[in-house]
Amino acid sequence: MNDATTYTPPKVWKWEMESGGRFASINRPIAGPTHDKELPVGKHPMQLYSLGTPNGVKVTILLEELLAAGFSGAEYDAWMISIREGDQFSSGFIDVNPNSKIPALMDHSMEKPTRIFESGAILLHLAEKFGAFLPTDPAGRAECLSWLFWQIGSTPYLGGGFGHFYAYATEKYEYPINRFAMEVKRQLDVLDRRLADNRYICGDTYTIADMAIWPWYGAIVLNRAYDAAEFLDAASYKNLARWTHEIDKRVPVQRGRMVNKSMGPLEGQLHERHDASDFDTKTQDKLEAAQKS
Ligand SMILES: N[C@@H](CCC(=O)N[C@@H](CS)C(=O)NCC(=O)O)C(=O)O
Repeated sequence: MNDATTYTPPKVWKWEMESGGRFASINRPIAGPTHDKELPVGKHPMQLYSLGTPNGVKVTILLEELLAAGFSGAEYDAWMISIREGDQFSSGFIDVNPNSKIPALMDHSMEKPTRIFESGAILLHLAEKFGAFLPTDPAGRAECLSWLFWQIGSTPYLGGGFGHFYAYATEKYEYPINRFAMEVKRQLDVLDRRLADNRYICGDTYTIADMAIWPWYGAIVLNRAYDAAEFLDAASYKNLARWTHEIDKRVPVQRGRMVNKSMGPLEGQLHERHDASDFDTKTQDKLEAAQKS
């Protein structure tokens, strides 16, 4: 082990300095709003307040899959919440998600506009509302919900644990990187074994469990997260790779990945989505070219 220093915790922890690393400026030990600001509301039944991160993308993939399957009630406006700018701490956002994290959804098609926060809860709400992408037989439903909740419970070790210490922390320490790499590799193996005999996570049909798991674990295989594919030997998980590539080819998945995205090639960034035609006309490359001319 090569950690240079050790730390003796004080009797009572105090917030004295930023924790360091990327995103340090948005980390606070208190909840609640930092400023007053209402959220915008568009014309569609679903109002999504989000960002094109893996947690945000789960929901835009499902909305695009629902629209592609003909559920017009899934039409949505997607508003960008810039978490680096602290938009998640506005009074309006906190009214929709008291936990100050994207994604958050307002469903205006209900008798009273209803908030849903936590990506897993949003996926379940939409799947039940439209009767799609969630098995209806009790055994299939139980399996699907088990994998959906597996993702919500497991991924903080991948993101907040491994990703933080391997990619975002300003200094690299062997102890946390080893600990979380071990757990993430175990999770990759869980998925690989499951996908050895199953085309999709819950069996023969593509469900919200795939949509929850793919944005995180598919991103590791495709080296779109933390630049860690080689370090984790992601290519060795052959069944996971087969599933990852199959889902990556779906058009609604490709559209969902563009929504509220603020990084990467400009043609892949659709900062706000208010209409299906926005994918053709409002990507950042087109908006910036129009501004210049
Ligand atoms: N368990 C939550 C996690 C959501 C989450 O961690 N969102 C991140 C972006 S991926 C966020 O909004 N971070 C802002 C912050 O921590 O202030 C979910 O699945 O919805």
